[in-house]
Amino acid sequence: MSRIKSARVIITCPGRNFVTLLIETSDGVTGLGDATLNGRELAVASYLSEHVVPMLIGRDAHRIEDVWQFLYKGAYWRRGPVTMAAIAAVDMALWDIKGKVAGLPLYQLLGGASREGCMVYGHANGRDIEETIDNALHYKEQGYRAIRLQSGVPGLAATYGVSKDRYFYEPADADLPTESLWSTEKYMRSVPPLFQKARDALGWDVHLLHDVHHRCTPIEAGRLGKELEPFRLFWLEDATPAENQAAFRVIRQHTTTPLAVGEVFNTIWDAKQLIEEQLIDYIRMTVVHGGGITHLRRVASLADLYQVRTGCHGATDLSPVCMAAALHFGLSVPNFGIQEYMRHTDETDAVFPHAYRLADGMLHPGDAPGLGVTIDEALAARYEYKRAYLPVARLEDGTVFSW
Ligand code: GCO
Ligand code: MG
Repeated sequence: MSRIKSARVIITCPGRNFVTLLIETSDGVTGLGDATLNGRELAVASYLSEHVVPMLIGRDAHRIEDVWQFLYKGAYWRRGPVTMAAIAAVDMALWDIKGKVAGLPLYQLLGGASREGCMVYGHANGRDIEETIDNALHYKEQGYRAIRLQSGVPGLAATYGVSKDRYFYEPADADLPTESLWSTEKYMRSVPPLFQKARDALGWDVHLLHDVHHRCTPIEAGRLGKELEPFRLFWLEDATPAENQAAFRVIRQHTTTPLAVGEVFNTIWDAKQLIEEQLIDYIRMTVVHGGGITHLRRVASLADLYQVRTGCHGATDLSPVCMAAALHFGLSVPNFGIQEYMRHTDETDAVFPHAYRLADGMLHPGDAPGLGVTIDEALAARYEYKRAYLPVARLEDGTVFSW
């Protein structure tokens, strides 16, 4: 039997904060799990080291399902992003270990490849429509099959999704939250012309996506979706906050634009009604915030019954460890849809050398045993944790709004 000998949390900030769990077995096999929760990193780190690690020592490293149930049911306090990110990190690390012991890449243990690679979408953004389209053309030239478009809104100084850098976007950039002004009216006027011009410039052979980032009411989202129908989006994301899953019924009644939601969900219960009533087309949960491989497979199985496909969150606040896990998962499940791909910086890639590779607009997890990611601990230690918050949005009259 392979027992868990040690588990420790590694915090590093190669440009942005990452929390990683490293588990080692009595046979000297190590596994990695991502535990990063943007803006709340130390809460998960402490949940792991104070409350989870002591319970792991001595357990059979191969009983992944049992460990998952023990951590979930055993906490008594179910769900929540901190708990679920911690459970996910343990789960990922144990799958990594199982793959290494088997000598197989994780996707082989999950049933083998269901496709040749995972189609990704890149992020094109700009201060105005021209700049956004110019960036989108670069993605198209690089072979991307799908591109997300986010553009500055005339009359608003800053908005979600628009970065200062062409390729790297990091919204959690302040020691205390910055505040930005938001106007849904101005935003909604700006989106249809963006997609009209994008289709003119990019043609119809590339998938186009857009993230509303929880900024519309259901009826506003219905109208936006309807106005975007002529441009055939691959999806409209996070059209409205989804704590109230029934809110999506209103959007569905008004538009055939495909809907994606769920990057902030942490268990299957957050998505149950959305999936069972077929109120969405893509589920955005990913491995670190969705309870690990073990739980996300359950979500995918439920979704598959209702023709809902996966579209895992893949922003840069999820570490390469999570990206690798998402790719093994995505390559294997029958109902994969698309994978978000925001490139990490070179500093991050150097701390987390990885086997996954991009070719022809698709990512492949590679064939290294387990997840195929390592951590350069000496390098990681050189980058000290730096508190960083996501911004907060207010309406023009001062009301706090969803960012
Ligand atoms: C996305 C997301 C991100 C989030 C970020 C928060 O679609 O990629 O909306 O950009 O804002 O992950 O931590
Ligand atoms: Mg999003």
